[in-house]
Amino acid sequence: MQREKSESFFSKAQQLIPGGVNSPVRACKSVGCNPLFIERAVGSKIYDVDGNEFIDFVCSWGPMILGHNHPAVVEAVQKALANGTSFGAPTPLEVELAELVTEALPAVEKVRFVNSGTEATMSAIRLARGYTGKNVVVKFDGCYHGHADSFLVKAGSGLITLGIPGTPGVPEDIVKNTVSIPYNNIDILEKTLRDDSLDIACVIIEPVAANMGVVLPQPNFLQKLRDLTSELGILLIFDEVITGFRLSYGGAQEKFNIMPDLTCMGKIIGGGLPVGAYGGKKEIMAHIAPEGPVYQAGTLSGNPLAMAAGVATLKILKEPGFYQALNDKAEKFANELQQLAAKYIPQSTLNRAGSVMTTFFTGKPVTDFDSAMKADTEKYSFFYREMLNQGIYLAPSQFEGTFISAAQSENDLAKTLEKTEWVFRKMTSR
Ligand code: KE4
Repeated sequence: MQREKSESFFSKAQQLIPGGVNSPVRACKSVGCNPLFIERAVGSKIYDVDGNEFIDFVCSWGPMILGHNHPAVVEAVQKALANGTSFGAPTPLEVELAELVTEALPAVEKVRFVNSGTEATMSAIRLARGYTGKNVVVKFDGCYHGHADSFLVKAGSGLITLGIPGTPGVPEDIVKNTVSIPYNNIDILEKTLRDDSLDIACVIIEPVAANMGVVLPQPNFLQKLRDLTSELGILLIFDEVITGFRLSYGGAQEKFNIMPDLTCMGKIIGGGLPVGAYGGKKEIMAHIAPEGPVYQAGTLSGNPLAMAAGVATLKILKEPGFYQALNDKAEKFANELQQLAAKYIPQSTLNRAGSVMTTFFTGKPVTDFDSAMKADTEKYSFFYREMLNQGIYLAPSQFEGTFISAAQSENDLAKTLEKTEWVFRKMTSR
């Protein structure tokens, strides 16, 4: 595979940008190769600067559920662009997206748009602290909520990938207000929430974890979490940056019928442009400035181009049958992938939630951070590189998701399975 242009861009980028990338996990450090520089993408395909074509399962880490450059999204952004790019003032488009989001998510009565998932979660915990007057945030080992200080405690995504459980630069008195406990462990959850020495403002959770690889909530874990937080006056925050508009049009809160107090969103609601959002009950959101005293702001919040992309995307997702078709396609692919894995790589397990999944190279079930960490990352690294050589673009980390998009054709998926079988066979003869 030709990589000369990517290599030359990467060496120049490393002189100018830390690690040569604008987000650590993109550096492909954990999978033993250098990143490809992308020139363009359309539908299910992504093309690097050397002209190599790949079937894309990263989907920009989730946003591209429709595939790349969907005509309706492109048209909507071009139409908005003709009117200008940023005004720093309200526009009709943000009202339209707010209407779509609050109609879709049963627990979201009011919503505030920001520019990233990190801004959404950072703002949501500030609101929870301001609303409750308490300070402690409870999160779960291996969950990732963006890179705000309070979340960089036993966090997932790039921190697991790079083996940096915490990070310098986060003051001790921030860390002491974050308690991280194991996902799916009801006993520790109850003990922690009932600990009177902790003045807990909120619990934040990925209702389906996807940053230690995909890890599903065990039956009644989320219900127990909701019951305990309601009983104890602790706000429950669902971080639906990945699950929102991914698992269903109403996200995980609709799928599991569990209503959080606040919901964080990102990725899909921007249709590929920078958007995050947080929302919830009117009574809680009323505490956000200028309605209330909890401050949060942003120059580009509600950017019209991003709003246009989000509106165009959600209008397509809202169409009857969209999720049924996507999830059926994902289930069929996952079943066939599991059959191949059982045949060639018995020490593997596949976790899937709708159209996002992870194949872990471990023979044990993966139900939390500790069991995810038992996966053979060297095996994943070999698998990643070989699949890339076969034209399949996967997440450069064992601890991320594989995303199915509406644009991937039956032929794309059949080809991917054929390539996977070839690579699995190669792995057995290593
Ligand atoms: P951003 O600030 O990256 O837009 O969103 C942070 C975030 C918050 N919550 C969840 C559940 C998330 O998954 C994320 C970001 N996801 C990672 C990949 N799993 C972003 C990829 C990257 O960091 O480059």
